[in-house]
Amino acid sequence: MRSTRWKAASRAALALAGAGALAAGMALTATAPAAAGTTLGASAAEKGRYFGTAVAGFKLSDSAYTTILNREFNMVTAENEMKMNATEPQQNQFSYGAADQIVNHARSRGMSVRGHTLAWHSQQPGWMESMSGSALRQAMLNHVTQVATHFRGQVVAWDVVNEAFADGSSGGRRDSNLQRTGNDWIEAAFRAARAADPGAKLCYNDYNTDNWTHAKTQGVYNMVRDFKARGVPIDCVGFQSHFNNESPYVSNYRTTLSSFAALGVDVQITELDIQGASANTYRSVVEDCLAVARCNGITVWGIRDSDSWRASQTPLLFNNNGSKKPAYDAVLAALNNGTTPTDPPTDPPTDPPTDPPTTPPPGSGGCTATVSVNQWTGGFVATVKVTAGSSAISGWTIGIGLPSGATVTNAWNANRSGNTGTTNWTNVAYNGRVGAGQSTEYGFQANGTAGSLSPTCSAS
Ligand code: G2I
Repeated sequence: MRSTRWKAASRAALALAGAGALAAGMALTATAPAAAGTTLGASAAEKGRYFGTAVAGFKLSDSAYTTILNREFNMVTAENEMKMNATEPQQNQFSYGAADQIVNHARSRGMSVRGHTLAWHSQQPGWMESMSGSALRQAMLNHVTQVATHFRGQVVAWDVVNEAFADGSSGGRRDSNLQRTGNDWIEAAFRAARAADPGAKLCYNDYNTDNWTHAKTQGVYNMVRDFKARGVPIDCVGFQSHFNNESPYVSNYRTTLSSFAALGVDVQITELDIQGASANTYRSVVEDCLAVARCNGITVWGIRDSDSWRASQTPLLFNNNGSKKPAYDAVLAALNNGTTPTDPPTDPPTDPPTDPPTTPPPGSGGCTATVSVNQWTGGFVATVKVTAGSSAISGWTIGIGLPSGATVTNAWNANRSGNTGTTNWTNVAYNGRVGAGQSTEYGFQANGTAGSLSPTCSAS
């Protein structure tokens, strides 16, 4: 039933591509060999897959944007409009207007929809951020049930749980209010989603899970294997695949996709963008997906570079003016099994990383801290790496001065005092002890612009 639904999405896209070709006056007969597609969606559909994009609802009035959207893509993910803060801004008061607009735009044009996301530690409404324990567990399950019920039959797949694993070397869960309700919160969310919409594919979605050798990848893999062994209803794993200089594409990506698929789940590339948009790297990603039978499709995280959450990295397939970049041609050719173009010598230079991921050399005792920032228009996520010097430490305090206009809205893996101006951060119970020369990480999200942040570290 579920896999039928998935194939139907692909067939509908193919039919739509055919209708478009007919309308354009091209000969298309039942006996003609399948022609190479001329758009991302049509070409992907020829391969039984989809090609999607994130859509921001407020851009649907931009005709340059919708022209490309409607021409090229056959899958849509709402960039923000289905998140918890958008759909349940007050407890038990659900708000679906912005999301419905995107769903209607997509479905009325034959595109399918991926739901993003039912449960996440980030982008929670304020009322939920301050909840804990069984009240939060109940509220989360009610949210999953209500939202999945509202969109029942309209989305082909849900990111049921997003980004629940920690970065770094632990391979374990990320601390969050949801995680603190008990380790079974993820499977509880999946069961609620299945009950509410038995026809949707249910996915776990995360970032930095592309490199097969990384602890985080292995942590997610072990969870999925355990879920399959115990009959927890999981159908797919989403690999966000935000590739950049600090978290680059790696050649074992195909191994990662095929290893997860071998567990008996579908795999999907859900938020693809590549710093600098190397045509070679985009082509490799497409070829990796095509090489794995259970890789259903690819979604890029925006249309034009200017639509990206990382616009300055020019990571997408279309220029700000809507013209196709070399990476677009490489993707289309790869989807069509065409000759594989190489990067032209004029491939746009890649931006330097905003913060080089240097680990400070261990000093004599004490600790040091570095911060890396993911900035988008109006907000950023900062990841702070705390490194012990030549001796182990048993606790740490970080000071970070934020520029005016920057306000912390959310944090993980540290205690905070202050959310504007001077902010101070101390370890939580489980990450205070850091071995000599070893590191731990915490993070926070803020509104505003990060600028350059210079953390101080003192150890205890
Ligand atoms: O951060 C990139 C993505 C990582 N994976 C999960 C995705 O859901 C996430 O998407 C981004 C959106 O692209 C941003 O657009 O998620 C951010 C929030 O976590 C989105 O940023 C939000 C800002 O936080 C809001 O202040 C802003 O009002 O975008 C909103 C609309 O522009």
